[in-house]
Order: sequence, then structure tokens, then C-alpha cells
Amino acid sequence: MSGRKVTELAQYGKRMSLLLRSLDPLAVAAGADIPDAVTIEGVTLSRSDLLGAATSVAERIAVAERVAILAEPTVRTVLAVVGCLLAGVTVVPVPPDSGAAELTHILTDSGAQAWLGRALEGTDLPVVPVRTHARSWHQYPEPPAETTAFILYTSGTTGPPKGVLLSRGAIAAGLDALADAWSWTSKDILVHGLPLFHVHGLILGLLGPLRVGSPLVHTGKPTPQAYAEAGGTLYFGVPTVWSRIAENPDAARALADARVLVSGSAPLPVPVFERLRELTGHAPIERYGMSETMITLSTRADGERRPGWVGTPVRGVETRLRDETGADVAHDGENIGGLQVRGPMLFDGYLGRADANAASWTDDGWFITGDVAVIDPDGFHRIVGRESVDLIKSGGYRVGAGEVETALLGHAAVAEAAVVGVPDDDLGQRIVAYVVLRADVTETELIDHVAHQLSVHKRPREMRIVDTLPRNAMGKVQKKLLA
Ligand code: MLC
Ligand code: AMP
Repeated sequence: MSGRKVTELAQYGKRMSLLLRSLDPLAVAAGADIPDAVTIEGVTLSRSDLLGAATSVAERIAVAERVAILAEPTVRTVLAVVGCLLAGVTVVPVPPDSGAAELTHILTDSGAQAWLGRALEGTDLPVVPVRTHARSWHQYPEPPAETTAFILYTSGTTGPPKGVLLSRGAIAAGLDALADAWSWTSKDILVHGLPLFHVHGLILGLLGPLRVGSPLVHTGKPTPQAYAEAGGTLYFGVPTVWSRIAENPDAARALADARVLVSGSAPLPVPVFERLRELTGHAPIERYGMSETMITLSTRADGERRPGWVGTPVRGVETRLRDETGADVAHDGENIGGLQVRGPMLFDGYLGRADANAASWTDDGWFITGDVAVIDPDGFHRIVGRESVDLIKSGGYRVGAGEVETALLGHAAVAEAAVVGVPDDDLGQRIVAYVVLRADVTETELIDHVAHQLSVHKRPREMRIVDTLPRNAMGKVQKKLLA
């Protein structure tokens, strides 16, 4: 082939891939109006309502670079997020239950310039209102694929949460890979009630249906009753949601007419998988991901669903296992290794955290997930657990033991603190705090202190007051003895 032809082909390929990576969330699903594009708070927006109102938001916010959005499950949140995507403004979703310390950290670390929509009290950022009845039909050019769409805050083992930079291109690639894995089309109706400040509820659960063109019903809270009444074809839940549904046979049976039930964000216990299959007639799809990587592994709508296994790499993803020395671990379904991934849906690093970025990537460009897994000869993956006991998954939320310990140590009555995740039938892991006290205080007061400093979902569910913490010769707390 001539050199010119090769260059033309390369340019054509680049243009096509940019087109496919477009993240104008409504452009891909453009075409006929969708009368019930998004239902949330019991209010239904058509695709054209959503576009008109979100474009009006875009007009008011387009001069900003980064804005904070209080990620309550409301129409305003949806319009604010879509408005920012239209205008190419970076969204910093703020958990609505954020406590004082966490809120200050997220706003300061992200450099958010304003609140878009409702603001939490106690901050001095300007507030740009979201008007649900305003409309505009201005057209914005598609920002470059590498533009940061979101800064999502996620916990590490120590220190305050880190800002995960997710680009438009990564999100587009991640969503398209899931549409492929789950045969997700505009004929589906997606139902979930997950929070709108994490990958699961926000990226998959809001941008996914907008991109695919399938109506979304957000139930506010992910209760069994709300799921049973929603009449969807595709349901998302964290394992806690599915185990609560499995314990409510009437609600579970109401999902028999669905096409696919998807579980993720934490391990789905095999008994819950089996009970769901028995009650609904559906073997759930399990998929695995992280804030940093979006979803990289999944069983497929048209493939095997194996209890306890999270399937094969989604389109564009490669995985490998490494031992502590960095050597290859065989994909034989038995040997355990550290899971490393690469693919087009990965993040662009942690905001302002050169140290964490250096520690998260191998020299040859693979992301170190921190999860331990096995891979069988067919490419099926089973997640065995986390490398560190200090990263806890409770109700699908990722909580760092270190941040909870720091919050507890900030209370005048606490001399020492050690936080662990204890197996829990409902939450997967329950946050349990061991504390040595220097003054009288009630357990409830300490739990509330964490809820008010960090967030309600990071509060310990149990406090154990002890005389001393078990430490090794170096003075390090031996958490394995506590858990
Ligand atoms: C209790 N409450 C308190 C309190 N104690 N409020 C203040 N202070 C205290 N001390 C109140 C809460 O405000 C709330 O009120 C109520 O008690 C229940 O709160 P909860 O106990 O925390 O809720 P719970 O029922 O345990 O929630 C379960 C759950 C939730 C499954 C609904 O954990 C959840 O939504 N999980 C989803 C997490 C998720 O989306 N993760 C995805 C991460 S992304 P009220 O009135 O408000 O109910 C990811 C990538 C991937 O992992 O792979 O997907
Ligand atoms: P988060 O950053 O909240 O996205 O949490 C990511 C972590 O959740 C991963 O590193 C895993 O430990 C865990 N996780 C997500 N999905 C699964 C799954 N299907 N099975 C087991 N663990 C999961």
C-alpha cells in the first residue's frame, strides 16, 4: 500500500474513533424523541425536554471549568450533569450525605469553582441555580475525547479520598463495551436506585441509558419493593440490593419478566446468586470494575453465567496476573495473583497525586487494581479479595480504614483506633471500629462523629471499646487478629 493511502486510512480511523468516542450523552441516541427518557423523583423527562433544559444549564455554566454537583437522585442533578457534559465542564459529584471534613476536602482538592444546583451549607462557593423549566436549543461542539468529564472521589487505604479523573473518551468506550456485553439496546428499560456519585449509579446508571437511548427509571432508593414495581427489562444493583431482594420472594418474582439482572461493585455471594435464579428465573450477570477503570470484566448476556465468577474482559480490555515479585501467574483457574488491567476505559490518574499515580501503574503501562484474582484457561475471572485489609467494601461503598481511623482520632475521647471490615450477610463487610478511650464517650456519639465528619455510609456499624490494640514488635496494629 502506498504511504499516502496508509496516512489517509490512519486519519480516517482516527476520525471514526473520535466520532465513536463522542460523549455528548444525547447525540448517540439522537433520532426520534424518547418520551420517557428519564424518570426520577416520579417525574418523567422526554429526551427533548432533557436536551432543552440541560442545554439551558450548559449556557449558564459554560464559562466554568469545574463545578460541584450535589448528587441527590433528582431531576436537577440529571440536568446539571448533562448540562456540564454538553458544555464540556468537568463535574465533581458530591455525596449528599458528605460530612464536614469530606466536603471540605472534595471542594478544595478538586478546585470546584461553583455549586451547580443545590449547595450544602457551610461552604462559600457561589451557587448557579438549575432551572427545570428553562429551555435552550443552542448547539455546542463536541469537546475533545481527552477532556475530563468527572472527578470522582474514591477512598484509598489511608488518607482522604483521591480524585479519579475520568475522560469523555474513557466513559464512551466503557459504556459501549457494556452495551456489547449485555446486549443493551434502546428497547431496554433500565431500573436502579443507586447513588449518583459513583461509577455504578452515575456513569453506568445515568449516562449508560442516555447513550444507549434506553429509558431510565431511577427509584430513589434501591428497595426491593421499588424494583418490583418499576417494570424494567434491565436492573442494576450492588450485592446488598440483590440479597435484600432474594429475601423478599414476592419482590424477586416480580422481576421474572426482566431480560437481565446485573450485580456489581462487590462480590455477589453464591447463595444469593442461586436464590435469585430460583425466584426470578434469571442467573444474574456479574461484572467487576473500579472507579479508576470503569467495568473491565463481565459475564455476557449471550454467554455463561458462573456463580462466584465475574466473567471475561469486556471489549478492548486486557488482563494479567502477577505475583509479588512481578512474575507471571498462570491462567489455570487455581493460581492466585494480583490483577492488572489495561483498556480504553481507564482513568487518567488521581488529581494532583503523583505518588499514588506512580504506585498504581507498572512500568509497562498496566493498572494495578489491588485485587487478587484467578483466571481460568477460558479467560473466566474470579475475584478472590483485596490485597489490603484496609480497603473495605460495605454495601458496595469503598471505605478506607485509614480515613475512618483519622476521623475517630479527631474525637477528644479517642486515644487509639483501628478499623476493620467484618463479614456481614447484608452489607458484605460491616465497618467495625476498635477504640482505646482516654475519656468517657458513648458508642453512638463516636458513630455520629464519623457520620458527620466523613459521610453517613462510612460510619462504623459497631464500636468495640478495648483496653489495648494488638500490636507487633514494630508497634503496628495487627488487624488480622481483630477481623
Ligand atoms: C443511620 N442513618 C444515619 C445514622 N445512622 N444518619 C446519620 N447519622 C447516623 N449515625 C440513616 C441514614 O441517613 C439513612 O437514612 C438510613 O439511616 C439508612 O442508611 P444506611 O444504613 O447507610 O443505608 P443502608 O440501608 O445500609 O444502605 C444499603 C444500600 C447502600 C445498599 C442502599 O449501601 C447503597 O446505596 N449502596 C450502593 C453503593 C454504590 O453505589 N457503590 C458503587 C461504587 S462504584 P435515609 O432516610 O436517607 O434512608 C464501584 C464500581 C463498580 O464500585 O464496580 O461498580
Ligand atoms: P470502587 O472504587 O468503589 O469502584 O470499588 C472498586 C472495588 O470494588 C474493586 O477494586 C473490587 O475490590 C470491588 N469490586 C467491584 N466489583 C466487584 C465484583 N463483581 N466482585 C468482587 N469485587 C468487586
